[in-house]
Amino acid sequence: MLALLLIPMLVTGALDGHQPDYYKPYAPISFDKETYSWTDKVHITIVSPAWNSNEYGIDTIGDDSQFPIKISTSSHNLSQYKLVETSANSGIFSGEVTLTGFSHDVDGDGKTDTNPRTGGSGPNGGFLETKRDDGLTLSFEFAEGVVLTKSAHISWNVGQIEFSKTNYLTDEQVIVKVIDPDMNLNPDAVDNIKIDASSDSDVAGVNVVATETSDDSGIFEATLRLSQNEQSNANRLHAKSGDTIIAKYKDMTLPAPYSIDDEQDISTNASVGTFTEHSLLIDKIYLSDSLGKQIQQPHLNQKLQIITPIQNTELNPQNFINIIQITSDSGSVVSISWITGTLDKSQKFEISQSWLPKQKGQYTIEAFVWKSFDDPRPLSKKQIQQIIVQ
Ligand SMILES: [Ca+2]
Ligand SMILES: [Ca+2]
Ligand SMILES: [Ca+2]
Ligand SMILES: [Ca+2]
Repeated sequence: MLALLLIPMLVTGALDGHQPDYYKPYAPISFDKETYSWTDKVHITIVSPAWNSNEYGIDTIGDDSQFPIKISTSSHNLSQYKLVETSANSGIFSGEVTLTGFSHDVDGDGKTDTNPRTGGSGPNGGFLETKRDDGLTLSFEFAEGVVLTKSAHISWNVGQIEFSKTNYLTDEQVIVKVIDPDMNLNPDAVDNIKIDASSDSDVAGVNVVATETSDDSGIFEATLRLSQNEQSNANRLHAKSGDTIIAKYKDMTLPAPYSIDDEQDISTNASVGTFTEHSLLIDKIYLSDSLGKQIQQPHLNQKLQIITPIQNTELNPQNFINIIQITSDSGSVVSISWITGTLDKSQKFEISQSWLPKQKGQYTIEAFVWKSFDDPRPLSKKQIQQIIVQ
């Protein structure tokens, strides 16, 4: 950063009449990525204060037969590509070139999905064909006989697929995400890909469209709704409690050592309706007085605290609601109360809820920890405690 800030001043200061300095060629070229996919848009920046000939006007570089910029892949190139100064006196020149790949069928329908072409003069709107494993090189003839270059790799990527959660309730909304920059076929528009989703209860499943999250993200999302009772249809997937659901994306743009015609199913799964893991741990509940002293034999009209020791076993903070239900031995609920809170990762906490027993007898205290009233998913096994009030 220091070099970037200091050297331009030295170069411009040393130059008379804003001619390029043959002996101190200073024009760092940068691309916005080190590795591009075959249909990426390449953003180019060249810092070249020596070429800021007019400090009151926008200068250009590259569109000059004597001092050209050439942008090339192994088989195609753009010559005399123009870059334009970002503001009148910045000495920074920028432009864009869109890679256009080669003819290839990316979804197995037998039709090519790309439009390979090379052309354009800059600063934007240039197109450049590329192979799967290729290099991108920009050369700039900074001064006579002084050529500066910068290169980047071009390759395909193995796609990734993930569910938004590892476990879903039946009837819950499911989001499937695919990351595959190779399927951002048009960096100026939202692209789509197809995903197969199935469950144990419907192994044929559904084929859904995943839409790119923005014009140039290479990240695709599809939303599904699970249904226990209804058949699969469009974005609805029939799945029952206990099922595993699977989402699958066929990647037909695989990097070496795969061949160009290879394909690979990329899949992920999640479970439905069952909770094999609990994120909060409840310890045995107990009674105390208001000072925290444990009470073994509670009495009628004694103000009791019901203590629920809980611990977050997750590495993320966890919102919860703790519900205490007290039932008499005749089966009627005599008290129900709740407290909401958040536990930091691994945090332990004792939740205290008060109760004043108004009749002698045997009671059952149950402690539940849910995610929330709106999302009544158990975060822990419930704790049950029998007590006798004398
Ligand atoms: Ca200028
Ligand atoms: Ca196709
Ligand atoms: Ca796109
Ligand atoms: Ca790919």
